[in-house]
Amino acid sequence: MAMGVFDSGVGGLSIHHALVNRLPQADFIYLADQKHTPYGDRSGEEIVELTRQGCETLFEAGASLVVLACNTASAVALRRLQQTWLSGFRKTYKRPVNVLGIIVPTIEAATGLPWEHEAERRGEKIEKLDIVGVFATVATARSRVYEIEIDKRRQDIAVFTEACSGLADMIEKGADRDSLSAKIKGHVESLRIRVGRYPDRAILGCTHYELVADLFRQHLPAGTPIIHQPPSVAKAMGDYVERHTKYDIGSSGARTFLTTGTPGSQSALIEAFWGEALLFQAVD
Ligand code: DGN
Repeated sequence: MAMGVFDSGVGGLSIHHALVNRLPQADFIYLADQKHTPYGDRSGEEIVELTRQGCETLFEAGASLVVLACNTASAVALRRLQQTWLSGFRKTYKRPVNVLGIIVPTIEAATGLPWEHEAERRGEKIEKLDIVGVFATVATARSRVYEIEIDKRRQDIAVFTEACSGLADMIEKGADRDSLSAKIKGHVESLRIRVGRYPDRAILGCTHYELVADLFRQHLPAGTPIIHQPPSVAKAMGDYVERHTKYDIGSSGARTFLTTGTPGSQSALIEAFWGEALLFQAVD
């Protein structure tokens, strides 16, 4: 048995990397739905159906827990999967199975941070209302999940989500750094113009963006805290499996990489991020 990690493409590898560090003994199966990537500009119904199929493939391959390492799928499909499909999955596979999302752990990390203290330490005036800028896909922005979930926890924070249409796809296809940098600069500036100033902190709300986090850092004002999803998600998932031992996620440290697209190695960007070439096997 194993822990499954799902994304429309290679972005979820940023989460996978942190999960492997947190749970080195567990067996992992990563599934990239590259046949249908990008998800970010698709309709809600399509995202739900593709995510359901992805979970099925991972349970079929032996996963007991599936982490949706994709904000778009977590924002749009997680609740529907948990409410509509999970009991069926449990009957079909005759073992405890579950699907977990990555947005709530990110928000908990983001809203729990002593940001005010950090600002004070930097000698900055503390604004009463903090502005959080979220960079995400069109579907995640449309869901308003970051606005809704942050507002439940902190009414003193104003959230603005910038829909970065096409950025995940550029990263997926291994676009050159200059084009990525120009695209990211455009979105940071577009957010600044809409809000009236730069955000006080930023959330990279798409797992693909973590692979080019340094470019976001370059275009945001120096010192802007960036909330990185991988460590927050890995900590939450690690704590979860320790509390829920009924989910068998293996113990031999095996790593399997599956794709619905073309098998083989991924782009140089991925190789640089992982420090090694990852060989993906084809799956339907
Ligand atoms: N990596 C996905 C996310 O976190 O939203 C989006 C990828 C995509 O298909 N656009």
